[in-house]
Amino acid sequence: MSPLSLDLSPDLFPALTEAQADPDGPGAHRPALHFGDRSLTYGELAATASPLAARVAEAGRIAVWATPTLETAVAVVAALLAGVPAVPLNPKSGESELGHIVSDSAPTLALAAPGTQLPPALAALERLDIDTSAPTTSLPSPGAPDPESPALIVYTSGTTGPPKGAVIPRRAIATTLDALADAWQWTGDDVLVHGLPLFHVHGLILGILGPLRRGGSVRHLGRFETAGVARELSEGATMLFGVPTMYHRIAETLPDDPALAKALARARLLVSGSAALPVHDHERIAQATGRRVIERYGMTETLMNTSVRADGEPRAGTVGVPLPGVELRLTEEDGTTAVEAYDGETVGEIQVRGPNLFTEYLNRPEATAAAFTEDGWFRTGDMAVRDPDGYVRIVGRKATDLIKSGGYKIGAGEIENALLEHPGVREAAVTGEPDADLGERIVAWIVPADSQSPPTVDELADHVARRLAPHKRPRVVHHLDALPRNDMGKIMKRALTHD
Ligand code: MCA
Ligand code: AMP
Repeated sequence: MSPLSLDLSPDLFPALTEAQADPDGPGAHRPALHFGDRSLTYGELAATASPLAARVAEAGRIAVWATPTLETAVAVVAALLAGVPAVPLNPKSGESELGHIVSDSAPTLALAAPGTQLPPALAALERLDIDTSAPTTSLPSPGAPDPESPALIVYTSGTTGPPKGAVIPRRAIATTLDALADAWQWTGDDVLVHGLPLFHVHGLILGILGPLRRGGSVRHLGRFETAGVARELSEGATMLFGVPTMYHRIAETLPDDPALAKALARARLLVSGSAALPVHDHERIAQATGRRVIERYGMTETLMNTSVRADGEPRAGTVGVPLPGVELRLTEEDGTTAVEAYDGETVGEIQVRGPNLFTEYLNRPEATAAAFTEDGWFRTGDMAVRDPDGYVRIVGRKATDLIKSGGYKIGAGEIENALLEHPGVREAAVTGEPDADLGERIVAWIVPADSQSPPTVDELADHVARRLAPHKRPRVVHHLDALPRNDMGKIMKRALTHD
C-alpha cells in the first residue's frame, strides 16, 4: 500500500474555488462537465452553482430529481458548496418507493431541471428550478462546513423492508476520491466518460464528484451506449467507468465494431464496479482491445474499499487490494474472529474500517448499530478470500435475499411486499438467478389468488415498476400451487428451482 496523506479539508473542489477566486485565470476556462452538447467550464460551474448554493443555504435538506443531466450535477455541487445535505432521487422511482424516501428524509426543497414534471409525492415540497445558464458573477460560497457533516443521503436496499438512507459525510467523499486518485493515478488531466445513473454512489460520487475533485472533466452519455463510449474515447476521454452489464454489452459488440476496439485500446483506464465482472467478459475485452479492465469494490455505506491499482498487476476475478486508509479484514462465522489466512481459499466476511465509511442509516439507529461490530468494523455481508499478495476475491454474499441486477442492489423482501399488494397474488417469493447480461435477474414465484387466471409477467412487472422502480421488476414469473415451507412456516427459497 502506498502512503497517502488523507486530506480532510472541507474544500471538496479546490479547482472550483480557484476558478471562483480568479474568474479570468486559466483554471476558470478548463472544462468541467459535458452532457451531450451542453457543457460548463470551472468558471461557469462556479458562477452557476454558487448562486444556487446561496439560495439553498437555509434549507434543512434538499431533494434532487436526479435525471442524467447537467442540472443534477450543478444541483449537487451547489448543495455541497452550501453544506446542505442532498438526497438524490431516482426519477424512475415508483410511488411507494418515492413516498417512503420523501417522508423518511423530509427534504424542504425539491430541485429539478426547468420544465420537468414532478410526481405527486413531491407536490408538498417547495420547488426550485436548476438554472444552468451561468449568471455573470459568482457569489462567495457560504462558510466551510464541518467534514463530518452530512453531504449526501443515498438510499440503498436491504433484505427486507423499504430502502434505508445512508448518510454520507463530506469526509468520506473527500477521502475515498483521494484514495482512488492514488490507486488510479487519477489527475486533473483525465477526462472520464460514463453513462451511469446519478442517484447512486458509482455514477454520482465517483463519476461526477470524482473528476471535479481532481480538477478534470467528465463527459456523461445521458444513457449508456457503446457508440457513445467509442466516440468519447476516440475524442480524448481517458477513463471509462461502468457496471459489469455495460462491459458485457461492450464485449458483445466488440467483434463487429473495430472502432470501439480502437477507442478502448486508447483509454488510460477501464474501471468496472458495483458487481462482479465475469472473467469471460474480462478476457473477451482484453483479447479484442489489448486492454485489461480493472475492478474496484465498494458499497453505498463504505464508498470504495479496494481496487486493482493502475501500477499493480491486473488480475481478472479480483477486486485488488485495500485502498490507502482503508482497513479490511475477513472474519469467521461469529463475525468477530479474524481470518488470518492469505491462501486464496479460506472464506470470511469482509469487514472494513476507515474514513471512507458512512455515518449512519437515517432514522434507523438499530440498523446502524447492527451494521457495525463493537469495535467499529462495518459488516459488508460480502464473502471473500485473499490471495497470498493481499488481492481480494469476492466469492459470494451472506444474504441470499439481496440481488444485484445490472449493478443495482435489490432486496427480495421489498419486491415480495409489492407483489403481495397485487390482487392476483396470494403468496410471493423472490429470488435472483444468473443472467449473462444483468449478472442476476429477478425471478418471482407466486401462488395466484385464482389459479385459472394468474397474473401475467407483464402485469406483475408493471405493478412492481409503478410502485418501486423499473429495475426492480421481475423478469421471470413462475406459478406454483404452494410455496415450499419448513415446519416453522418459513419459505425455503433454496427449494425454489424450476426444471
Ligand atoms: C422496462 N422499462 C419499464 C418497464 N419495463 N418501465 C416501466 N415499466 C416497465 N414495466 C424501461 C426501463 O425503465 C428502461 O427505460 C428500459 O425500459 C430498459 O430497462 P432495463 O432493462 O431495466 O434497463 P437496461 O437497459 O437493461 O439497463 C441496464 C443498465 C442499468 C443500463 C446497465 O441496469 C444501469 O444503469 N445500471 C447501473 C446501476 C448502478 O449505477 N449501480 C450502482 C449502485 P430507459 O430505457 O428509459 O432507461 S452500486 C454503488 O453505487 C456501489 C457503491 C458501487 O460499488 O458502485
Ligand atoms: P450497493 O449497496 O448498491 O452500494 O452495492 C454494494 C455491493 O455491490 C457490495 O456489497 C458488493 O456485493 C457489490 N460489489 C460492488 N463492487 C463489486 C465488485 N467489483 N465485485 C463484486 N461485487 C461488487
